[in-house]
Amino acid sequence: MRFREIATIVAVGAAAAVGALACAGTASADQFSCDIGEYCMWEHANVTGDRYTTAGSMASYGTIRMVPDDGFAVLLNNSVSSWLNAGYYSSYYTVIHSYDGANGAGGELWSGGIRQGEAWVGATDNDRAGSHYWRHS
Ligand SMILES: [Ca+2]
Repeated sequence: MRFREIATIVAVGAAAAVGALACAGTASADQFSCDIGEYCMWEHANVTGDRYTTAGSMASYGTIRMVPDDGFAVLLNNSVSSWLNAGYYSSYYTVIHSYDGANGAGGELWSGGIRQGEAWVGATDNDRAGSHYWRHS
């Protein structure tokens, strides 16, 4: 069990490193970076704590873990407290929509276009996100 958790953390970390290399020169790979084209989520308010970034939609956060800032990676599901949309203006899908639960089952928590985000999602929406989708509007 413990080894599986560590293996997952290493795999996520490696994926993040690949992403950072692909964008070398444009952003550092520190805990606060959010590369162009990505939707970025953080464990705590004010873009702190563990981080997860992705350019894709995710129907379920499942057992995916965030990239740790302190050696232990929390689950992405039910952890997001701040976020930023760093999507491409050239993309057809520019607006991020975040939902409570997998497949948007629990209703929308927040949405926002490129360069929009929240340093704090608010007490009502905190630690509830379980899926997100890029949409045209
Ligand atoms: Ca949180």
